[in-house]
Amino acid sequence: MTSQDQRTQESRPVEHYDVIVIGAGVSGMYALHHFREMGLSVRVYDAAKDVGGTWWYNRYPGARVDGPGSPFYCYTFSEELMQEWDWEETQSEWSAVLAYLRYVADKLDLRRDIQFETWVRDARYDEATQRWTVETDAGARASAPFLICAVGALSTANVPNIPGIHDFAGELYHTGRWPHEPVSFAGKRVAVLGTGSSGIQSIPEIAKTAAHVMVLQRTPQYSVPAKNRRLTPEEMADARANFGKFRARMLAHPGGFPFETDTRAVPEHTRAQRRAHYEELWPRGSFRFFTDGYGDVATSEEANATLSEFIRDKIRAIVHDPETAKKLMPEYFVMTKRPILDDGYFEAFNRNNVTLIDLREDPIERFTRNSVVTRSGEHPIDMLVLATGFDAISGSMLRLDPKGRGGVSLRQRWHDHFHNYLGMTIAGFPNLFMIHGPGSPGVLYNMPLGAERQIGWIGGFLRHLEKNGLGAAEPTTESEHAWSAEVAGIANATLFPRTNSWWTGANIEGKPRYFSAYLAGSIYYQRLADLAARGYAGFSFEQAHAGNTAAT
Ligand code: N01
Repeated sequence: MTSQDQRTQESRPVEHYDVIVIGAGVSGMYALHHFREMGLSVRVYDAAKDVGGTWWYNRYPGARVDGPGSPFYCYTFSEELMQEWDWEETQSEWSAVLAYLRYVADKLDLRRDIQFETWVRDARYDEATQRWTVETDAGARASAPFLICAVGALSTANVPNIPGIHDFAGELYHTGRWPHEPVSFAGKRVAVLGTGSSGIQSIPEIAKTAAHVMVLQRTPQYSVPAKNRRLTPEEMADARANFGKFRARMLAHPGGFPFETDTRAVPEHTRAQRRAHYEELWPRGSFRFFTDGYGDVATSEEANATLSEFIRDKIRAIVHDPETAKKLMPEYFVMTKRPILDDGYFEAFNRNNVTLIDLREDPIERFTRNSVVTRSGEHPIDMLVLATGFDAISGSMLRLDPKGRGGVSLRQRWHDHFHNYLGMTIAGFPNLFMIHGPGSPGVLYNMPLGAERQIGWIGGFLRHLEKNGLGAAEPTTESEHAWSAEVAGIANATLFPRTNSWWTGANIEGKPRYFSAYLAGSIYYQRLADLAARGYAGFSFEQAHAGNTAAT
């Protein structure tokens, strides 16, 4: 930027709000609604053309809710929304979730306060005014005392830096940035790189019409049948009639699901009983395969082995070619990478148009204009689908890279560790709140419900500041250290940190490696309530500066 540009920009009027929200996905939409209901003026920015966040971008073939499933992946703050909206399938397709979010945006008249197609390129805290100023890619500026970063835990695409990838002249897509125009696979040779949820959901769909699908697999995965089906009218009626009861169960469940979790331990059953229990769960599929299993699978190696062996046996039974089945055998502790639900993934390898390349023995050497070259030779392709995931949890915050006290950037502050308190706040970055940030249950929790709960807590915090004439709040570094120790203590009592996963940052080169999510969702929300009751212990506060327009 030239100094002339800078002067023009600085002379532009700054718009003033009480709260600025970055992101108009599930979390940002609720933040707008909640703070508006509190009587605050709110401005939301989003780069997309409409609401939806992850559901706006992740529209690859086969993309479906793969967590608790419908009708419980939705907002719960309003009974009216549940009464009015008809969920049709248990694992709703992306388009159904997006339609729901559009309906919510219409119903709550959210769009009037959202500026779409706008990228926030800078966010800075000013200590004198106790306000954040954001600057958009169009050069507009806005300021508010409070900045809510609803930037998405799974939104910064990971595009691997493989030699020649930018020379590839065929069609190239990332599942997390799927085009809005129809993509045809008919008659094409398609390579899919990556076998996480996105790869495993899309491969069987792509194989239905492609001439050939080459699956490029680095780590074999455990995946269980999604068993998507139509919801019956009785199930929807039950969800509506007993909305309060289901919500209460969700609030009490460690993952925010309305299920009773089985807490029996593996040794309580004989080998035959265990097998029978797993066999009973398998045909029902869905996330309940994991939640209704044994309570010690995530903490005991022996218990874990019973489940992983069961799934490996299923893979052997499904995949006809023993060599292919062998390559598909996962080895890590099951559930320590994000569990995956599929609709015919292993079965797809029985088709004669699907082949598997095991990158551990046959690594990619480079891409050319029209092929992928692995150690074993050159494979011509027309299309490359990158199902390579995201710089998860922390990536979108670092991409925003807000500047806190003294102009210190988040990249500087987080160079070795994602220092934070409660997974929401950061020392040196007063009045900034992250939704689903590192240190929160975020990606391990029913995300719409988690957003509602975090945002509700933040609303209470803003009221506390207002009532006490406080202009700024941030955690102390001591409370950040204690929080990190608490997050690590919970994770280290399980097998989760022992596997390379996006949960541990292992998928991104140079990223601090540790398990950064708070594993016990129900305890987390109890902790938040306790801290609020104790006057928001762990924070340092600053009186509102004279002449400062208080937000609330
Ligand atoms: O990403 P992933 P995803 N060379 O990181 C491989 C949520 N989600 O988009 O395992 C070769 O899980 C990588 O290999 P490895 C869900 O929570 C939700 O699939 O790191 N391979 C892996 O196989 C999910 O967990 C929904 O060895 C490379 C794959 O790419 C999360 O998003 C739908 C590579 C990436 O898997 C992320 O899922 C989809 C390289 N250089 C996803 N780099 C819905 O609810 C990466 N890989 C709709």
